[in-house]
Amino acid sequence: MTDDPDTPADSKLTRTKQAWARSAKFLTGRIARPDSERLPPGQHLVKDWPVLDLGLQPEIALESWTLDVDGAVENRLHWRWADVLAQEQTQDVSDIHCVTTWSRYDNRWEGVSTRTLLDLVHLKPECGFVVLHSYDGYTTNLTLEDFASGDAILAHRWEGSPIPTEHGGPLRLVLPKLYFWKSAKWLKRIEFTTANRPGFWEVRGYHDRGDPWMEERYSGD
Ligand SMILES: Nc1nc2c(c(=O)[nH]1)N[C@H]1C(S)=C(S)[C@@H](COP(=O)(O)O)O[C@H]1N2
Ligand SMILES: [Mo]
Repeated sequence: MTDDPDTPADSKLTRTKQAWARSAKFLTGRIARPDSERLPPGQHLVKDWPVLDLGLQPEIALESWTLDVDGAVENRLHWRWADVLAQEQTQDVSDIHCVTTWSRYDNRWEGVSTRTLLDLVHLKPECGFVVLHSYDGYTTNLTLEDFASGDAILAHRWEGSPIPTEHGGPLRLVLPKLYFWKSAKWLKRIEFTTANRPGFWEVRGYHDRGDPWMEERYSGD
C-alpha cells in the first residue's frame, strides 16, 4: 500500500465507507442519460459544500509549499508557489459528484490546466497512469487519459477566492467527469507511472475509475 503511515486509515469514517463499498450501498442500476439529465443516477443536489477527507487538514504556508512532478517524465518539475502563478491560468465552471451521493452544480475553478502541465513535463512513451499524492498522506490513481481531460484543473481558486484549507487549498485537482474522490486535495506530488497503482480508496473497495454516469462507485470484489 502506498499510504503515508500517518494517514488515519482506520478512522470511523474510513471504516463506514469501506462497509458501504462491501454492501454496494447507493447503487441504483438506473440507466444514465448524460445528454438530457444533469444529475447522475443515485445522486441528489446540495446547495452547501460538504467537506470530505480523512480528518487531517494540513495547513501549508505558501512560502514553504512545493509540488513535485516526477516519474515517467523527461522533465521533472519542482514548483514553488510563484511557479504555479507564473503558468498560464485557466477557468472552468463544473459540477461536483461525490460518491457519497451529493452533487453540487456550477463551481467556478481557476488554476493551471493539467494539459499545460503535460506540455512541460514531456512524458516518456511508456507512461500510462498518474498517482496523486497529498499532504495528508492521501493518494488516488488516474489514467493518463482522464488526467489529461480538457476540463481538469490544478485549482487554487474557487468562486474568485483562494480555495479554503478544508477544501484542499493551496492546490487541489478538480476532475469533474469522475467522482470527487479522484480530485485530490492538498496536492504535494504528481507521479507519472507506467503501471496502474490503486490509491487510498481504490484499495478499499472503491472503483478504479469512478465515472458517475456509469455509477462506478465500487470495485465489486
Ligand atoms: N488529500 C485528500 N484529497 C481528497 C480526500 C482526502 O481525504 N484527502 N477526500 C476525497 C473525497 S472522498 C472527496 S468527496 C473530495 C471532497 O472534497 P471537498 O472536501 O472539497 O468537498 O475530496 C477528495 N480528495
Ligand atoms: Mo468522497
